[in-house]
Amino acid sequence: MVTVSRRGFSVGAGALAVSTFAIGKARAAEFTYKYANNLPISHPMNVRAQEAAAKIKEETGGRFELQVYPSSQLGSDTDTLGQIRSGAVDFFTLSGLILSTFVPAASINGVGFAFKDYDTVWKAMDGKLGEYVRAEIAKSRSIFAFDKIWDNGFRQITSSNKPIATPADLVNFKIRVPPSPLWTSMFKAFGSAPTSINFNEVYSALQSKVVDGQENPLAIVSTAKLYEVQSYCSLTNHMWDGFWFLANRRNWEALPENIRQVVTKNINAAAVAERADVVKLNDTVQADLTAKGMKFNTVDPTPFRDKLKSAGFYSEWKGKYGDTAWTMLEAAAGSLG
Ligand code: X2X
Repeated sequence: MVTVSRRGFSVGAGALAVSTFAIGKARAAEFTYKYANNLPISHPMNVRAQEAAAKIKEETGGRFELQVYPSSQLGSDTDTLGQIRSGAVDFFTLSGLILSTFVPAASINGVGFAFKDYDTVWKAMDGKLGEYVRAEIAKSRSIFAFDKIWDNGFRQITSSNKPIATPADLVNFKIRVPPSPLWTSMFKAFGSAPTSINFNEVYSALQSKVVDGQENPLAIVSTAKLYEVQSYCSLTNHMWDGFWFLANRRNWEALPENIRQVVTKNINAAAVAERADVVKLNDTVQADLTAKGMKFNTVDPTPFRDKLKSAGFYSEWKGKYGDTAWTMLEAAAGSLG
């Protein structure tokens, strides 16, 4: 695949940019920027990102082209985090919990059972807590996050061999977690055996039984076809997770102000539209997953929260984030300690 970029012609390593570049008479854009993410092309994130790319191209008179690279085509999450920092990639949507390997405060929205519903989530993430995390990201100087975080959803635990009904079912459970200290810490507090694996290797790790389970929102269980390698889904809602739309600061500042305004407007609008899509998908896809053979069970969260408390999980992470951030989290989520 030959892509025209502001850095000249380059031959992508088999990467297929889902872009709005029309074949034929369209002239090359003045600015061609790459946006990488780890989700399947069918996930609402990529649907809305492509829609935004088309609007941006039209509103900039063809001067700016956003090339969307889904499914970790440009590398795993940990690889791409290095690329967004160096500027090899211009934009990247990444869970704050994985970003926390670079910006520690970014994982705070993932504290177990912190958010009980979406009203609580958006009050925090579109409010003071989100503002605080974006300020911490900006301190890195190399990257910054757009205002509106994209929705991943409330995470559920899937398994190939058993339902998860009580905390005892998590003891010695071989579960995949994304590469993040908070994810590892939470499942170690449950007595599980967590293995950090980037998302682009999850399907094969489940298929080859390297791990017996994983946890993700239903929209991802569906669009990543994890139902093909998982039999049970336990509705734990143990964490809300989102994706910050990250930009490489130097590449962003190389753009004219009027183009930056068009990109900002359309990307934040796409995030808000994607949130509604994800809620709708997460609310409707369970019937489809059941029809595909997954067995669902609901879970009482109280024993799980009590287990995290007795294991010292909340006090450990309150100490890591510090009182200021923890107070902001509890202002939105209620007392966690
Ligand atoms: O890696 C995952 O499980 C995913 C897709 O949910 C994230 O990007 C955090």
